[in-house]
Order: sequence, then C-alpha cells, then structure tokens
Amino acid sequence: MSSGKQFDVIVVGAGFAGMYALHRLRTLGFSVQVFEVGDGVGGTWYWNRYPGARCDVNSLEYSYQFSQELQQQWNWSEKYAPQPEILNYANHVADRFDLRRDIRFSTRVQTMTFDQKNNSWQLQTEQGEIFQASYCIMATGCLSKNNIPDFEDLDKFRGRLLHTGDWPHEKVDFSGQRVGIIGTGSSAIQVIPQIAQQAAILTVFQRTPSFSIPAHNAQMDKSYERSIKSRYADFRQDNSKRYAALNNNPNSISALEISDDEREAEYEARWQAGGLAFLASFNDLAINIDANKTAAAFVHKKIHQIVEDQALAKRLCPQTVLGCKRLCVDTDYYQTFNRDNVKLIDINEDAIEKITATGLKTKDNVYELDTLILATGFDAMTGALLSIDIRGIDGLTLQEKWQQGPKNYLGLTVHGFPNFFTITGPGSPSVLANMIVAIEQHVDWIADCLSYLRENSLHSIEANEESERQWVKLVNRIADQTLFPSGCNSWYTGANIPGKRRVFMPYLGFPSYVEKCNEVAANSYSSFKLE
Ligand code: N01
Repeated sequence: MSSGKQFDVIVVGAGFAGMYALHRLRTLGFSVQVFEVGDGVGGTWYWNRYPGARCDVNSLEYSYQFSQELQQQWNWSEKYAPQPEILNYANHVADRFDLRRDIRFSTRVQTMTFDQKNNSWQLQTEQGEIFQASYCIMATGCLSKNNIPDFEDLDKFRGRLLHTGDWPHEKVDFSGQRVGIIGTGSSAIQVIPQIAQQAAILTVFQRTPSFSIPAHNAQMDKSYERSIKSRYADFRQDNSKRYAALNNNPNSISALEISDDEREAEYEARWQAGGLAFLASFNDLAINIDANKTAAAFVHKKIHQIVEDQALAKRLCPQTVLGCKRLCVDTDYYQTFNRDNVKLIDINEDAIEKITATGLKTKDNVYELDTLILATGFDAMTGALLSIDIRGIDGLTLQEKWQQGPKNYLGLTVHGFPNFFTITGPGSPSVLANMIVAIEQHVDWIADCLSYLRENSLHSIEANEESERQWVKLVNRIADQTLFPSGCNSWYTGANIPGKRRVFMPYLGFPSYVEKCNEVAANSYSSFKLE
C-alpha cells in the first residue's frame, strides 16, 4: 500500500463524539483529521430528520459541558430539543471551535489496516485516497447503520421508500397520501403522530408494541434554565453520579415495599412529569419481574384510557419487560390511534408477505401505498464499526474477532488492535447513559491516555487479552443481574438483526464505569501492553 498523508490521530465520524475528539486533541497539540460520510456535522441529528424527531433527554443535559462559555451562552428553546435545533447546535459548535477545517465531509472510510512494522494505521477512503495515523478513534455512532429488513421485492416498490434514519433534507409532503410505516420503536412513535395529521391514510405495521411515556414537552422554562445555569457544574456533577448520568430523580425504594395506592401515586406523578424518569420510579424495576409488572400494568391502564377502541388498545399494550427495549417518549402517540385515518396492523396476526410495486401484501390483505416508511431501526452498536474493513495485528479483522459478539476492554480498546479506540462502543454505558456525557468521558479518557503516551515516549497501547476477557465477563455479569438481556428482543442485544450474535452490549451503570476507567489511568494503564 502506498503511503499517504500522515496524522497523529484520525477520527472517523463527525457527530458529537468526533467533533469533541477533534477539539480536545487539537487543543493538546495533536494533528487530527476527521472523516465523515455526511456533508455536515451532527451524526444522528444530521441523518434522522423525520418530522417529530427530538431528543428524549432534557436539553440542559443533552449538551456539551466541556466549555463553560458554550453551555452558558447557548439557549435551548424547548424542554426536549427538536432535531433542527440540535443540528443548529452542532453547527454552532463546529463554527465556534473552527472544526470544519479538519473534517473531510462526504468521505467514507473503507479499510483500516494496522501496519505492525511502522506501528501506525493506514486508512483508505471510498475514493481510493490513503491516509496514515498513529492512532485511530472510531466515533461512528451506536445507531448509525440502518436496519433495512430483507422484505421480498422491496426494490420493486414504485412509490416513495423512506427510512427514518436516512430522511431527505427537503420537506416531505404527505398530504392526501396513503402512507405505510413498518416499525413501532422510538422513531416510529415520534413520526406517526406527525404524518397522521397530513396523510389520507396511515397504516402502521406493528411487530412488537413499545412502552411509551408522554414527553409533556414545553417551551424552556426560563427560570429553570437560569437556576441550572447558575450552578451548571454542580448540576452536571450530580447527574454523573447517577446510574444513567441523567437527572431522573431516582427513587430508592422497591415497587413492592409500599401500598398499591402509594405505588400508583408515584407512577401517576412520573407519568404527569413525563419522560424517561418513569423508569426510575422504583429501584427494582430493572431487576425484579414482579416490580416491573406493576409499572407495565400502569402503562397498560393508561393505554386503555387513552385509546377509545379497547381491542386496539389491547394490541398496543406491550407484553415485554418494561425498559427491556428502550423506553419511548412521545407526544400524542397513543392518541393518534383514535383518528379515523390511522390503522394498526399486527403483523403477528397478518404477516407481511412481500412488497409490491404499489404497496404491501400481507397474508390476508393488500395495502396500496404512495409512501412506505421503514422505521426499522439500526444494526446498533457494532453495525457501523463492522461495516468498515478493520484489520489489526496479523491481519485479524474486527469481523472475525467479534464473530461471537463484541469483545473489548473498557468498551474503549480491543486486544489485537493497538492504538485503536472506540467512543461509546459496546462494553461501555453509551446508549444506556446520557450519550453526550458518555461521549465527553470517553474523549477525555482517550485524550489523557494519548498525552500520557506522548509524555512517556510510548508509541503503542494495546489491551491485554486477559484484561479484555475479564471485562467482557464483567459486562455480562452486570447485565445478567437485570431483566434486560432476556426480557425481550431488543437492539441492545442485537436480537433485531437476523443472524447477529445475541449479547447484551452496553455496560450498565455510568458511575461505576467511570470509576473503573479512572482507576486504569491512575495505575499508569498497567492493564495494557505499552511500548
Ligand atoms: O428503532 P427500533 P428506532 N419486520 O429498533 C420493527 C434511539 N432513538 O429507530 O420490536 C417488522 O427501536 C421493530 O420491531 P421489533 C433510541 O435509543 C431515540 O425506532 O423488533 N418490523 C421495531 O418496532 C431508540 O431505541 C429517539 O419486533 C420490524 C422497529 O422496527 C433507537 O434510536 C428517537 C422488522 C424498530 O425500532 C432506535 O429506535 C428515535 C421487520 N423485519 C430513536 N425489523 C429519541 O431521542 C424491525 N422492525 C426520542
């Protein structure tokens, strides 16, 4: 392979992780190049532009904290920021810190090969250009490889085919249209109420219903914003000591320790407050099936109160463990099923057989459609990494290494792949924590690590095999104490992708995770092979 332009660090991806990695490492004096497939920054918020897309974490928490000026000067307009505003924020950050000059947009990295002789990585882009770097940082995102199910004759559909994770940049007008949507996860739950207001008919094809809690989104409460900003650092620090690094007001008692009325009152208060904090109603919803059933029963009751047709309400009630699939947060999702132009098809009763040129055929029916939307999610956590041909020591590919599920150390590094880091990869809290907090923690850890190597004239860092083995065991052991690995077919385990090895991928518990990462750094990275 011919040699190309050389950098200290190459970062793949210019979402929130890649942008901060660039800023932090550049500030430390490393030469950095970022590659990004899209033609703009923002990652998830660049691609997921469907109507109704918004964050389910409070805006004052879902934002960077690395710059005091930034977090004080930026004003969010709503409690939960809509996608266009988050994308504006990402663009503002890129401008403010002059990031674009080191980001190559519209560039897909195709291969990454570790050169043992020179102790460096060689990257080739889709355009055939070659670059080299001492270190590579994968900021490729957890939910960035779209899941496009293998529906028969999908390619024969002559109407408009959309995926929520790759939404057009221009406004899509559904007025007067017959629209079909496959999937009822977080993306579908946000987009369905919006499209229902426009479409002539919206047909929702549901395989597994999701639990959804109302967002009760609102304009930003200015006095709340002022109060948080007056103690922002403390607020952030308090949140980082919580399980998911969120200000979710965790209750420290069991759902089974109190009277039915008290339990109901707690759920009702959380329902009225809205959002993900519902999952923190009691301390045992994630670990005790009887406790979990009380929460599920409460949501079932709410669905039956909201949806007028009781048979339809029943079909919308999930029978899985609450929280096992990512809890959804909605605005008028269940209410939307009271509209005459919205139909729910349970594909367990009437399976999708094939897509036709003009719509979709189930076992018993034919649906004529102008637009078909796939809200079918992502090949999560490993999908984006494994779609690049990454080769470590002796040509071992990451695909081979992770055939039986992801194996890494601290969710940050992989044995056999020196000088290679993943941000919010499997084995780290990532999707089960406030993502931006998790991203900043990872970038800071990597930046400290690279500074340590430079200060000590070291050129290579690789996770020890034994450290990695113990880490994978630990991640599984923690997950196995909860109801999540086996309580449903979630993307946390890869169960949504046919053929994907079923392993619960995230590390549960942000504070204990951070403690472990800090310990490793304080012990001079002794669980790594350093050269
Ligand atoms: O994807 P999903 P998503 N035939 O995987 C169905 C984040 N997010 O894009 O459950 C028929 O959750 C699938 O059915 P089943 C958030 O972390 C955040 O909605 O596998 N159906 C499911 O109903 C979220 O969890 C926000 O049986 C098929 C749906 O498609 C994550 O992104 C907003 C199918 C996919 O749901 C992913 O959410 C949006 C098939 N072959 C997303 N394959 C917020 O911040 C899949 N499905 C609010």
